[in-house]
Amino acid sequence: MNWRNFLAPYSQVVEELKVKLKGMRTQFEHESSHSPIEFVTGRVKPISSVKEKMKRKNIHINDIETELQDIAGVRVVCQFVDDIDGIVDRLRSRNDFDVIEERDYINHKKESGYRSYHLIISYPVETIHGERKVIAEIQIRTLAMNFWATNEHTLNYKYEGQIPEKVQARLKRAAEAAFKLDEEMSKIKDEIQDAQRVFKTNKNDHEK
Ligand code: 0O2
Repeated sequence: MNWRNFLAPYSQVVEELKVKLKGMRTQFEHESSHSPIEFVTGRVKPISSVKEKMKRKNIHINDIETELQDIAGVRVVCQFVDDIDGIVDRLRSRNDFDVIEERDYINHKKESGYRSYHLIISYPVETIHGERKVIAEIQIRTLAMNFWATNEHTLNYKYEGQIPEKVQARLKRAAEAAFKLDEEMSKIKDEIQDAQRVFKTNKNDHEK
């Protein structure tokens, strides 16, 4: 298996999706005072992680293109929980890719405490051999969900997937605290957005 050649279209997909999703963010910023998108990141799964996941999920090399759906991954991070639905709707209605699966880990959190909304998409990418449909994953989550997931991911790495029970219990409590924070922030969303509007107007006045 030539991994570099295999992963090349996935890198292209990640780069294209990052440009498009960052473009959405810029457009929101121009057209309204509040952008539901805080930031966008993306990565191609490292070869070592691809191999580890193939082993863990017992995926045959011939099936990785369909079975390993997060080789190309982009993440959209929002300020508020209610922003997520709007972003998901906009992504569903786009014509440049097809959503083939949705995983709602917000209303159905994972056992670990993980929350996020995942869209699995089929993205047409132009290669020198013609068009190819590549599967990619878009994760949409709040800043609080992202904070939790990033820390949990680091601990998983540290403990090689075997986080001690005591730490797991703390993580579950932290996940609930993060969710509570999202709920509380939602309640004062209008006030926060008013303040952001004033801040933006003042900033624009200064720049004139
Ligand atoms: P990385 O390093 O981000 O690439 P599974 O891997 O079995 O949990 P599955 O069926 O492949 O899940 O797909 P799913 O549920 O859409 O999850 C894929 C990705 O979602 C993961 O990729 C993580 O990025 C994220 N994710 C899912 N569950 C958790 C969790 O409990 N904690 C954290 N921090 N992230 C999670 P990878 O390959 O695990 O990791």
